[in-house]
Amino acid sequence: MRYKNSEELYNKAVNLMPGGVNSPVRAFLNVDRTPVFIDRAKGDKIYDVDGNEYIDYVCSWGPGILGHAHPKVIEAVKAACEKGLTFGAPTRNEVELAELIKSIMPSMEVMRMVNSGTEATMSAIRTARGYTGRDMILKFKGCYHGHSDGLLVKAGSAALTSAVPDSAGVPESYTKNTLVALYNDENSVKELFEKYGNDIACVIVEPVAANMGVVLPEKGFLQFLRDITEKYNSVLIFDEVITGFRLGLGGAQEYYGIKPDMTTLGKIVGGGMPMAVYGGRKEIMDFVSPVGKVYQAGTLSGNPVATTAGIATIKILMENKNIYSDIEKKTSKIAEALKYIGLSVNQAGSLLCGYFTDREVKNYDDALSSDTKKYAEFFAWLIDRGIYVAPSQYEAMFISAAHSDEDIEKTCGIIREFKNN
Ligand code: HOZ
Repeated sequence: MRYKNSEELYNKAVNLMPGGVNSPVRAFLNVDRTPVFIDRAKGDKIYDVDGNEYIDYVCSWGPGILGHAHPKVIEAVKAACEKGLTFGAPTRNEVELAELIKSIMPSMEVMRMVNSGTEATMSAIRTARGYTGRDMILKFKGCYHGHSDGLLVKAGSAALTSAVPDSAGVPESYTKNTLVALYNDENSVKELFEKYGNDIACVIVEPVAANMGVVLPEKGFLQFLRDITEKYNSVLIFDEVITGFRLGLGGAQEYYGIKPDMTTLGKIVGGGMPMAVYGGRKEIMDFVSPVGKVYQAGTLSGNPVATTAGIATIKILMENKNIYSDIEKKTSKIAEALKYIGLSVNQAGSLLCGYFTDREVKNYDDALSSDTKKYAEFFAWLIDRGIYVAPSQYEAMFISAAHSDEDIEKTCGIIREFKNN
């Protein structure tokens, strides 16, 4: 592999953007490399500016469930662009997309479209606070819900590996109402509810935690959260930015059979365009402006091009429900290869993580026991052989409908060879 053009771009980029990137994890700092700059993508492949081809297991961190540049999505987006890029006014598309989402996820009785997962979680929490009249929120160590101030406490994703885990620039007063419990640890939640229960506006959780690698909820954990939030009249928010339309059409709430009060969606819902959604019970969403007093707005919200990409993607998923069992099988093959080289592997549908640890990974501390230096070696082994995975131990691998059996086999072979290197 030659990385000359990427290196030249990187040398310019570092003087123009912090770390040369527009989102920290892309800087490759966790794996001690400089980033490759991507030129284009198609199906299960991405191509960098030096012409290197990679089988892609990042899939833009989740949106690419159909693979890159699906012809039907591209065709729909091109047609939408011809009609204008943004109107700042209501469109037919927004109604169509909201109807689709509601039909798939009945808990989303009323919803609002925004531009990013960060906006969706931030707004959902504001709504839960407005609805309950309470200030405190409860989140889990290692769960990541975007980068709004009150949520950057013991967060996952790049916040987990950065030098400042809980972010500088966030005043203490912004996080004093954020309680942190341990994922998969009912007692840690009970203790906080016993102490502060009547002040807790909401519990926000990734139903499958996918920003500290992939950590599955233990049997009964999500039901326990449903029960305790009901008992204390707190709002249960499922952050399904990653799991929505990924674990199955109806996301984790369908997969595990738990109905949250509110849900946040991102990634797949925008079909590769910047789009996210928050919503839930009508009674709660009626607190959002202009009906209610919780203010939230956005010039590009419900953008016509983004909603087009979302609608096209969701329709393809609806018409091809076997996609989910297919990608799960493909993911299991990669999981086997990761186990063969001795990793501790967690899989939920087409989400996967192999940890360099002997522990079974059930929570944040287990995840942190991973040997990140070894992960960096593994990353280098893969990328130099044309396999593109996340440049961090604490991100998920994503498998798409476009991954061919041949490419899955090829990937498994390269993973297995790592054992003998
Ligand atoms: N874990 C992040 C998305 N949920 C990775 C993407 C990013 O931070 O750039």
